[in-house]
Amino acid sequence: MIKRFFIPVLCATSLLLSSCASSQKNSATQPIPSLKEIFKNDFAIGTALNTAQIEEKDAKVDALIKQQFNMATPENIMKAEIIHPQWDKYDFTVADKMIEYGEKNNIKINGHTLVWHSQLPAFARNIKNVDSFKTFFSNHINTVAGRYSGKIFSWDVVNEALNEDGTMRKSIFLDRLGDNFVTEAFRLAAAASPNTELYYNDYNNEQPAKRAGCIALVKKVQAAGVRIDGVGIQGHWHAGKVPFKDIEASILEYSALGLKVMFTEVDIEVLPRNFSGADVSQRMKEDPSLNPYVNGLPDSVQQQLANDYAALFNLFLKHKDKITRVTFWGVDDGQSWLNGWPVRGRTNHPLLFDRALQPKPAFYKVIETKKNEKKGF
Ligand code: 9MR
Repeated sequence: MIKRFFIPVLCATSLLLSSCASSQKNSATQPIPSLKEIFKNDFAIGTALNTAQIEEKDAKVDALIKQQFNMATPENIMKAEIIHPQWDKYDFTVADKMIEYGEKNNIKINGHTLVWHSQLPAFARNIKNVDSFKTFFSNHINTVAGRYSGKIFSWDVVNEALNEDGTMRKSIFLDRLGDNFVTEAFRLAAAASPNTELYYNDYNNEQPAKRAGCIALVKKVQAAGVRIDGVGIQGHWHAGKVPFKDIEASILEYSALGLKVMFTEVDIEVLPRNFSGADVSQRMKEDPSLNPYVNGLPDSVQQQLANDYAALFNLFLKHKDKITRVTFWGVDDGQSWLNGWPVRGRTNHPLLFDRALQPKPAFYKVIETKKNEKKGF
């Protein structure tokens, strides 16, 4: 049976959640709508989960996750640094829990990620010898993908291999293995986990130049006769600047390659930043002027965020035949990586649920997109 998450009835119908505090005490309760239910015939709805969430440490968050999401991606615990800390040592403790969590709760798991230049263990970063690096590369993919074969729904096989201009990023993988490493990663993953969907994942790959690079990369894998099932567009965007036209063009162009399209790490940032994307090596200096919404979002920004999310979901619904999943990069604003990056210690508000786990106006606007679709507008 579906567990229900209750909020006061007045809150559920109001877009002004800040006015709900007093009404919570006396009113009857009714469940808030469930994203996974609302969009069940359109695309899956996912979230990133951190260790505490996988371990079900907080009953309220846990109930919200189970009510809202039918897919999940581990935010960090399947990255090489954690799952493969030493040459011949793997640590599957939390990853195994994530798989169990998914099985128990009917949540499909997207493994993240087999090949990424970031969050690599120190031993791997220090391998200079090409043959040793090749051995690390194939051992890693065989062992990790092999362990979860038949248990995991999909893998982000390669993450962020491209530069903004569409050329290959100068990573340790490119340096040691050459630009065939992407194809080889997919070949190894397909052999180790034959029934798992396999994706290439990146940020800003809706932008024209990077998109062209991404398409070339996919075609190369396909031309080698190696299986690739989909492309993930991460979707780390900014309020008021969501690139809708590029997103739509990308859905069409990736889908024309015979690929499933998914949005894998969606969040819409509201705080100032002087660059776009999600390159974790880029940072900005701390400054109070960069942290303006410590006590909550002003109405105008809340509405901008809500409108952006609504426009995004209208677009997703328009292309629901091509989109298989929309995953948010976190359950609620308090969990978001954007509180710590690119400036440490900020209060960011990029998701549909606030720090108190309450649905924001953006949540209700997203739900409305489906109602309006049914009405035909
Ligand atoms: O959300 C993740 C954060 O907790 C980590 O500190 C960070 C370290 O690299 O990675 C974050 O997740 C990234 C994801 O794995 C790949 N795309 C960009 C995401 C945000 O940085």
